[in-house]
Amino acid sequence: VAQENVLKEIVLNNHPHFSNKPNCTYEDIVSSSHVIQVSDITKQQNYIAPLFGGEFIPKHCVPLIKTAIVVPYRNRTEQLNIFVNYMHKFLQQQQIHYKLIVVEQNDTLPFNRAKMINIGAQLAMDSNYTCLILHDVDLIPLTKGNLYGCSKRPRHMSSSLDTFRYNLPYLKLFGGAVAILSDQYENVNGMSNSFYGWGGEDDDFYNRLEAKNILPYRFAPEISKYTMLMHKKQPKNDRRFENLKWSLENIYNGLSKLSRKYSVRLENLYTKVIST
Ligand code: NGS
Repeated sequence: VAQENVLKEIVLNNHPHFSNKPNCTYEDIVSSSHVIQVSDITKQQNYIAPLFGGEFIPKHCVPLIKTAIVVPYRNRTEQLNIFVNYMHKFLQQQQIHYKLIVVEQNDTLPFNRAKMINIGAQLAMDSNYTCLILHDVDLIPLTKGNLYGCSKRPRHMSSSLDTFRYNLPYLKLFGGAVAILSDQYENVNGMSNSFYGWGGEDDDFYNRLEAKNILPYRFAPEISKYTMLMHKKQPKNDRRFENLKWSLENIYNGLSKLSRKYSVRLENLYTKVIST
């Protein structure tokens, strides 16, 4: 989708309100494809501490975008610090209402990214967030115009990644950072809980959406630039191709099958959910 149409695609919350504050505006943001230097953001001084638990609500205008950013996580403290500090500064420039939710897997099984996302998404939906951004901790957005709101269709956000030399590896890639309305997430029963280890869970999610004709799309590459923080590769899931054969038969295994075994802790800069 071309840049001038970005705002038309984003679902704005145009409820009439009785505040004497003006609505927050987004035209200036989406009209800028300026590529940010990471240091421009990190050295920013006029940064406002978010509310306890990592929620931010603009003060001087009424935000028309409200987003929960759900981050699956394990054992990458350094990256989490960089990510959280950067994201607050980046997102505050967008004048949106947002909350950072980090979901940590606290067991010795291989990492289950999709299940962590399901847990965070459920928590966000329980707190009435209607827009979910499912976001890896190693991805740093580099363009101001990449608005962190949901579009009418699910959106693959991290399509122009430095580690891929800014090219998309395949058309149906739906990993990294994606934005999706809660209704759509619920409609496909979220993601599968049965992918342990690296790979395939995002393809499975794409299959669920495609089967219900909820077709993802992308903004133009010049506003979808990301840089990836370096890290050790995770062990691959040997069963991923086998699992992927049964995407639609296994659609029952998702949000509705979550055991509610997790604890929630409010940190200064984010809400931490620990899955046990
Ligand atoms: C595919 C994986 C996806 C993954 C994508 C990009 O091969 O889960 O590569 O990975 N699918 C399977 O393995 C079936 S990346 O290069 O970003 O590490 O998201």
